Amino acid sequence: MEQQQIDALLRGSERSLGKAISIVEDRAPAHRGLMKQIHPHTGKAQVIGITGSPGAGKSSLVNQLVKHWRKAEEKVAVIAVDPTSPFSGGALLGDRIRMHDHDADKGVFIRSMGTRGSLGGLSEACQDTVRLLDAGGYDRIIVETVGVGQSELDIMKTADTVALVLYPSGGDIIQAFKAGIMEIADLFIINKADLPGVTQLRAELEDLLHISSAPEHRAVVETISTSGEGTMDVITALKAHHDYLVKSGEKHERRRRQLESDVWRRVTERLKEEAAPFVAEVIKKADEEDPYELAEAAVAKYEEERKGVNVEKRSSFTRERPTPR
Ligand SMILES: Nc1nc2c(ncn2[C@@H]2O[C@H](COP(=O)(O)OP(=O)(O)OP(=O)(O)O)[C@@H](O)[C@H]2O)c(=O)[nH]1
Ligand SMILES: [Mg+2]
Repeated sequence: MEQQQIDALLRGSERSLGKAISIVEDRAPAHRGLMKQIHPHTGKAQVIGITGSPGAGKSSLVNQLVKHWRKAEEKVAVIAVDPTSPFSGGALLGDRIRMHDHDADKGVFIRSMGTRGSLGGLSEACQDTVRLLDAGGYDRIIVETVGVGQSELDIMKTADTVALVLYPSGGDIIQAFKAGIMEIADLFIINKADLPGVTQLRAELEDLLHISSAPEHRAVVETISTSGEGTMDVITALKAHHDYLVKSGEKHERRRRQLESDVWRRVTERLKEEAAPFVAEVIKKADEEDPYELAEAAVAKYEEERKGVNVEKRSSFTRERPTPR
């Protein structure tokens, strides 16, 4: 991406932002330079992950939160992650997110994101997109996911605060528990509080939270997201959790952990990319099906290449390392 466009992104241009997001979604090599350049401009936004089973009312809640923050003239961005969809770039916006209220609002940026390609992961693209939005000056960044798989869990782990939206219908909690989301959620939102079964759900939830670690900073709130009832309680709980993160040093701790996993994923992504041709080669020639041997063969080919005479042709990743004697 040209410097001019990066500057525009940093000034808040939605067009440049959109282009940059496409680059990180494609996981093309160009995304690395881009991320490096915007990095010094990140770290200001509050990132809120909202998850929960399909139809729990996540988007309705997001809609209410956006309304609230826009009244306070804060810039808000929403990323709707749908891992089951091979499409991205807005295909789902029409029907899945009920955000028409904000269509013409310049202070709101909405993007949907689905699985793309096989090498670049969805959670990586999502994390980078959060950073781009942060650099673009968005104060609140909301990431909405349907809580089912590992990539959603990874995405949620990168948020400052994770809210789990439940509703009185049964089975919901168990599902979240199995998926490991209960463990990482900071805020539990019982939505559809206008429907019967709220008392029972709250009791079940509090029962479960008892056995989890550090329950003191975990709040349970009730909402009716269609009408907006309870939105202020969510706002208050989000603020309380953020204060807790700062005061306890947990925010710093989380950012460090995130830094570590970020470095890891970049290293992994890079190595994977470099090894891909050798894996492809080995698979193509495979006449037996022992995955261990095939893996060994791919690694051997990869190492052979790295030791090769053509040092100059190596990627910048290896070139920056001191030459072995
Ligand atoms: N009765 C009631 N219905 C609600 C409430 N909140 C949301 N709904 C309805 O529940 C349905 C699903 O709401 P969404 O906000 O789209 O839920 P979601 O979790 O974003 O759904 P997906 O993105 O499809 O997973 C819609 O028909 C909403 O009108 C609520 O508090 N009470
Ligand atoms: Mg939704």
